[in-house]
Amino acid sequence: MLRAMGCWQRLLLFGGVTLRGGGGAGVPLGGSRVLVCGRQLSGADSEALKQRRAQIMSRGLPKQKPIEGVKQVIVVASGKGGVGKSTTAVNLALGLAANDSSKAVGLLDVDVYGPSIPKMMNLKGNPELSQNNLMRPLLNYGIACMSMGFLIEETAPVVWRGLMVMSAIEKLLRQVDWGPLDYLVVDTPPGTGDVQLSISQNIPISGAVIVSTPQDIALVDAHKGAEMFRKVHVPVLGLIQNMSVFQCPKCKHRTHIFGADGARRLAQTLDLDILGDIPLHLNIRETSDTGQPIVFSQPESDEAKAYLRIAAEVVRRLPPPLKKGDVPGPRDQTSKIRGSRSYADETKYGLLRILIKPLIFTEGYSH
Ligand SMILES: Nc1ncnc2c1ncn2[C@@H]1O[C@H](COP(=O)(O)OP(=O)(O)OP(=O)(O)O)[C@@H](O)[C@H]1O
Ligand SMILES: *[C@@H]1O[C@H](CO)[C@@H](O)[C@H](O)[C@H]1NC(C)=O
Ligand SMILES: *[C@H]1O[C@H](CO)[C@@H](O)[C@H](O)[C@H]1NC(C)=O
Ligand SMILES: [Mg+2]
Repeated sequence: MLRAMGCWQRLLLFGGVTLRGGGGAGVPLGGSRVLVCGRQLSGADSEALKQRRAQIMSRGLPKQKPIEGVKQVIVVASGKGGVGKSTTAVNLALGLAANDSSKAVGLLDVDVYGPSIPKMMNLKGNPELSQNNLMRPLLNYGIACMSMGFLIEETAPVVWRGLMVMSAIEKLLRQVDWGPLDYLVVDTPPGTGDVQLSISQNIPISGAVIVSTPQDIALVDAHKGAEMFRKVHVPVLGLIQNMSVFQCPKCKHRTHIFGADGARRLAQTLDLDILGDIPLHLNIRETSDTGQPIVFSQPESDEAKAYLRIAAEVVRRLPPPLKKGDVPGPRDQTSKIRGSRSYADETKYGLLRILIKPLIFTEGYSH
């Protein structure tokens, strides 16, 4: 049974998560923090680890490391929950693949609290392990997918906090064998919390797209989201408006429920470009909720075309991928970040990094 559990499950043990057990019953697991692939860290190892951690913390700067094999990471975020972020992530991934069929696309769901990619991509099951003990993504509609939802029971209460979430994120970032990917689309949990920050600090992100609805409240949150990414020097590619236009399914008449120039005003206020508008449409909800994403199932529909246009916009705005051996330049050169960071920002984020760092650098880090 221990063998059958697989390494990735054991890797999560120190997260204290309840995992799928052999006989249906959940196995409550906790405590043992130093189990790495069944290998107990020796005293010397953990000493070395402590030193390494101290070293990194003393520098105050996170050591970003690309995900093996992945050329460009695109993060889909929103300030507010339930604005259609996951639906956008799924259809954007499919749209990127449709934009250029020679590109390999992956989808990573780091919404550890409420993963929705398994359902939307009609996938379930446990990832297999590769020879070097990395999880293999699950594949559907030509997209390689990885989600916390594959690793935990759907009904399991996900009441993780802090450390556990961080080590789960670390596993999703570092212990997946993606193979060569041109684009990795990352679906994030709502808000601008530790998860977003830790991802921004651990891996180089080519660009973030912010999904929002045109209501004031959502816009305020979108603004916060954009600001957060700017502060950690992630280029914000633009804003995607969900539900800005209602198109009558019968007569095709389009109604701007929130006013037609809302978008433009919003773009100005946030100093962001609008990548596109997703209409409010029953088709989108149905296809998304039944695991038949609209870009795949009805590629000729207007709704799918809205996502395809956004994918093309994203491709157009992405900075060219770094080649192996290139020294990453200052990120702001390729982004459209305007305005400069203040000293106060620097200090605040430096501090945050130091506070959060010990939570992120867990034992499984590859050397
Ligand atoms: N443009 C749209 N028209 C109609 N329904 C939509 C549209 N976009 C998303 N939906 C539906 O809205 C619901 C919420 O969408 P989704 O799960 O993508 O939001 P989310 O921002 O990822 O939510 P969360 O913050 O919980 O992760 C889903 O049922 C989805 O099918
Ligand atoms: C793909 O994206 C590029 C860059 O935006 C665009 O010029 C091209 O028309 C797109 N192709 C398709 C098939 O959508
Ligand atoms: C997109 O997401 C909303 C969230 O309410 C969802 O209900 C609707 O389904 C789509 N539109 C937007 C923006 O809200
Ligand atoms: Mg979601």
